[in-house]
Amino acid sequence: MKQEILKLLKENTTGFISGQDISDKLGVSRTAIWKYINQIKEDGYEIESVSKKGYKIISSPDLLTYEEIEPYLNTTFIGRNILHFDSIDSTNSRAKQMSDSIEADGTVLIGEEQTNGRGRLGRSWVSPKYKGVWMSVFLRPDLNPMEAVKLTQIAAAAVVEAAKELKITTLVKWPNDIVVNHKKICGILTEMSAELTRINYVVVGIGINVNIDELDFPEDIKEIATSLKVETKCSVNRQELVGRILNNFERLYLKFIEENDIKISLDICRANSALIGNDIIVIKKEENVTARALDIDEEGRLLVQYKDGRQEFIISGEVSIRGKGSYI
Ligand code: BT5
Repeated sequence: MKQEILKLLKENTTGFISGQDISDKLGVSRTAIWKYINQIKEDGYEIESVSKKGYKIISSPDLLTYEEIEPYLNTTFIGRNILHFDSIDSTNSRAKQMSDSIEADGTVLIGEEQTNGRGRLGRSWVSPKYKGVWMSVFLRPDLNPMEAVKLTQIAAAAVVEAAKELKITTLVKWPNDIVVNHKKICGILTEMSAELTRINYVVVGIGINVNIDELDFPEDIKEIATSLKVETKCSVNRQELVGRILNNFERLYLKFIEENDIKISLDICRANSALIGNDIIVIKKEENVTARALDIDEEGRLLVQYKDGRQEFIISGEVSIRGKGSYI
């Protein structure tokens, strides 16, 4: 009911909507409406109430709730169910814990902060409150588990496209980072539960540093990390950013799932690659090897050439990549 009242208020931003009108439309008492309005105010909305006129929204909080993201969404299913958390350990961990109870394909979990944000291989992900986008898209694709790795490339392409729509140029550092000016602005963590030939579910975690100030990055990542605010010198609307990412993600995801077309996503990753054409360091378990990044193939693998002319396809997860002399 609170959501429905908020929706009515948002549809009426130019004028007042009376308690009686809300009561008629939603079939609840005016006392109940008054209680819900107080709850909405507690959520950070500024609401003017004038006797005989009713209620009017003056301002909305900078929160990543469904109500705030919805105006920017044009998806059919991704992000149509958003689970919003003021604070959460990790949206990926929670999505996995909740996997049995999440019914809607494309459910998105968003935390305003993560207290135990995770990267790959047990690494941690810094996720300060209200400053970023820390979210997980929960999916049940009818895919062979081998194909799930491509969802990381789809997510990367969606982030690059969304940033481009906001006039921000970003590059994909294969396989799961987005960088600006040689520093990391976004990381993607795709996890799944699967049997040999079928996927139970996939969780695509996307973390983006949006409005973090330079001085707010912890010492250990300040050389490699940056934010959209630092790079553009402007605060970025997180709600619009999430909407645009999910719109692009759904478009590219459906191309892949329905038409088996991954090329469109890989083309975006290739055209905006931070690696292709550059010398990189391939960090393997046993050794670090210098190589030239040549291409990303149709399977989403990185093709590299070593100094001795030998070429190799690298599968994500096998190695880490660094630029020569910088993060990338
Ligand atoms: C990643 O791992 O880049 C994947 C990050 C995924 C985060 C999202 S947020 C929503 C969802 N829920 C989660 O718990 N996770 C996902 P990896 O490639 O392993 O990089 C991790 C490394 O990036 C760390 O070891 C740090 O060096 C660095 N790092 C940590 N926090 C960072 C940040 N906020 N910005 C830039 N770099 C960071």
